[in-house]
Amino acid sequence: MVMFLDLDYFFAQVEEIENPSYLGRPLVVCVYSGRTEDSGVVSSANYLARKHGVKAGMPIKRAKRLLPSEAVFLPVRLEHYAEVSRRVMTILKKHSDRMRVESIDEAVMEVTETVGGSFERAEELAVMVKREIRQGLGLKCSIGIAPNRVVAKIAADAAKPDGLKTVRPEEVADFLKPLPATALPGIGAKAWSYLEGIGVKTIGDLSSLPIEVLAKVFGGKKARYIYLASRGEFDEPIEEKTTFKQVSRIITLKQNTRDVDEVVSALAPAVNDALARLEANNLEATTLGIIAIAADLRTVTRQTQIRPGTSIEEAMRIVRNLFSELLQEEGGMVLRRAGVRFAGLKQRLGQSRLSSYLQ
Ligand code: DCP
Ligand code: CA
Ligand code: CA
Repeated sequence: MVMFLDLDYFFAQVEEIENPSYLGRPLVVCVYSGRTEDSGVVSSANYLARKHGVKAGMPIKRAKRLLPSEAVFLPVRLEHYAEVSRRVMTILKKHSDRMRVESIDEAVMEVTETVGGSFERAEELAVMVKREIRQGLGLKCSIGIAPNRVVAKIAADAAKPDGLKTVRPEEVADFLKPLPATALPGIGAKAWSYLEGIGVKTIGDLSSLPIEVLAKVFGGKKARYIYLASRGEFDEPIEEKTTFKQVSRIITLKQNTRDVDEVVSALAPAVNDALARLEANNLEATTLGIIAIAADLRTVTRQTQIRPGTSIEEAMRIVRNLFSELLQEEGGMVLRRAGVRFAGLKQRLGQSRLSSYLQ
């Protein structure tokens, strides 16, 4: 039995609780890409801002148009959120058999032994964990309890904000069936547009596709995942350690382009996301690379050394310079997709807190 925890509007919530004057106002945490004062994208928005239609990934300029003048716009403070995240994770570790940090604001906990296999006790534990995080750090979160990770994550999402949702084994099928297919984690935008095209709307629709059909479109591994996960049957043991050698993120551009500004703005959330993942695991990169993929799939990469503790702003500048050089050297190349890659990962020195929950 697993518990999945996701912190509510995480970056924005941290800012909100640390500055009471922000309470009751729409608040947006931004990744500024540095070209002009307002270039960049929204990283996290509180629920008041979301009411006005603001969401992660949206250009800051657009968010400014949507929000009233009392709205608060703040730059991301990744190191700080990572520190808060580590404190949350330490609490979770204490209350689980095993746990794995899934992102800066998510973790999955195996709790079968801790609660002696009882869903009632798991619920009590979840209430306690929520209270401990709320009282200790001031943060609200949502928790899903289910027989496996995928269902627990969907349950946590469904419980948002500040919620708790339990899905017992006999309830799994009925719980999943009516949910929009997009609620199933781990499937990219391209896959969704295909699925939409063949009339798939709900997870129930997804589960009715033969595995052979899925395999033709997605390949065997993903097909197996979709087949099992849409039935609530995708199960995997929760391993504590995730060791990775690099963190990369690739995005598909809205339109094919050679415009450096366009590429860099589109990549801001990806850079942010990759850095957040490193931060959450107390890792730092020594190289930063870019990936450029043309419409004909020709792929060109560039990379450079970076110093430890490179900030997101510096990383964005480096990404800009690398793309600028690459596009100059590759005169005819029009980009379809673009990515970043942080590699040469090292454990961050002077902060051994990581070991307190990852080992
Ligand atoms: N994040 C980001 N850019 C994105 C998505 C997320 O910078 N496109 C960052 C900011 C978020 C954090 O990661 O606070 C966690 O992402 P979530 O998707 O869990 O979003 P939130 O926690 O902000 O909102 P929710 O309440 O929906 O979980
Ligand atoms: Ca969250
Ligand atoms: Ca999350």
